[in-house]
Amino acid sequence: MSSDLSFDALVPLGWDDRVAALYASVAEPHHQPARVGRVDRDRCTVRTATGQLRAAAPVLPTTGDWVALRTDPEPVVDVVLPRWSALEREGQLLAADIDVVFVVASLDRPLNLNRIERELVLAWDSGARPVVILTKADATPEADVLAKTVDARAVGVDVVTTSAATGQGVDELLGHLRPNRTAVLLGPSGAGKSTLVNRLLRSESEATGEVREGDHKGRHTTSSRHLLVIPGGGVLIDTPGLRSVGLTGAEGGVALAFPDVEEIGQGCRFRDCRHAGEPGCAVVAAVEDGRLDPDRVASYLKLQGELEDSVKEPWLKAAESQQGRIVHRAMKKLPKKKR
Ligand SMILES: Nc1nc2c(ncn2[C@@H]2O[C@H](COP(=O)(O)OP(=O)(O)OP(=O)(O)O)[C@@H](O)[C@H]2O)c(=O)[nH]1
Ligand SMILES: [Mg+2]
Ligand SMILES: [Zn+2]
Repeated sequence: MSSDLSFDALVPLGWDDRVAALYASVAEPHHQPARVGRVDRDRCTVRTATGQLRAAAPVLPTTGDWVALRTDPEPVVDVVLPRWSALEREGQLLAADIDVVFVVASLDRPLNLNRIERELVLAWDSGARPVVILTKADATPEADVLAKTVDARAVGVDVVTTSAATGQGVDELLGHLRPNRTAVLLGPSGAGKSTLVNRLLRSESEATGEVREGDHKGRHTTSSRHLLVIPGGGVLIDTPGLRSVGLTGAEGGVALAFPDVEEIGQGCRFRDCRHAGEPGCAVVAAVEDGRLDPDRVASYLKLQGELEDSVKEPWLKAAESQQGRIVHRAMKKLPKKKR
């Protein structure tokens, strides 16, 4: 079955030499290649050279995975190809075999830099390259200023300012997708992910939903992660908005998201320096002479602290929090000026 001709139809799904080589490393003659478009319970929807079908999946893949499919007597995902990237949040796989993670934040509500930073950490940790998308530029006169703020905090990451309403930035996004890249959208509900997808697809196939009036939060309109083919080339995975962005297990992502701090930290006198006032700390010195942005260093330390907390044994965490309460109570008893 494996005439090259039949694989041509997979190109819009992102098939290229890289995927072909991975496929060849696991496939047997009775297999055919397919890409997972969406997963529910123990079955998934896969896209093959000839169309879309539902397949059983004893080893559950995730959206974006390339698989070797057996179709006789029934469609079954036999092998999940080795992944070159995987976006994961606290042990949950969100998408696989992606090249770009679009970290989406909207400009119709106050910027949450901390959240963007956390999503960038997950993005870097996935093995794909992050790009920040600021949406709804039409909703504020401050779009350029806000973009500069984000740009300063997202070192080494492109920031694209867009509006699905005016079309601003849409071509730039398409540039990040061509020719055969796969991107996943990551961001809170109501950020405008699906609206942007419709704009890129030039269709209205994705459901979109109004945000709440007061705080501009979304109503979780998109309910599944699913894969979409962009007409001009490229693949997009739309996702339901994440409520929270836990960082458990994403140590590598923190290092990649803060290369400047990590590099300068190599120069600290103590190898295990926590950059919290130890003598000979190169990071503190760099903040003092203006080479490092103090806000960025603060974020770095905060995220590092969270990761350390997440790997601690539960009993240790409990003990520490108990100790924290005791200290806190003791402090409360002190007269105000001594605190
Ligand atoms: N003014 C303006 N509104 C937009 C723009 N893009 C999206 N919106 C609105 O923002 C709201 C939320 O958009 P969605 O695309 O559903 O958001 P989402 O990120 O997909 O949300 P979930 O699916 O819940 O995660 C809708 O009412 C959109 O019309 C834009 O560029 N400008
Ligand atoms: Mg959506
Ligand atoms: Zn230090």
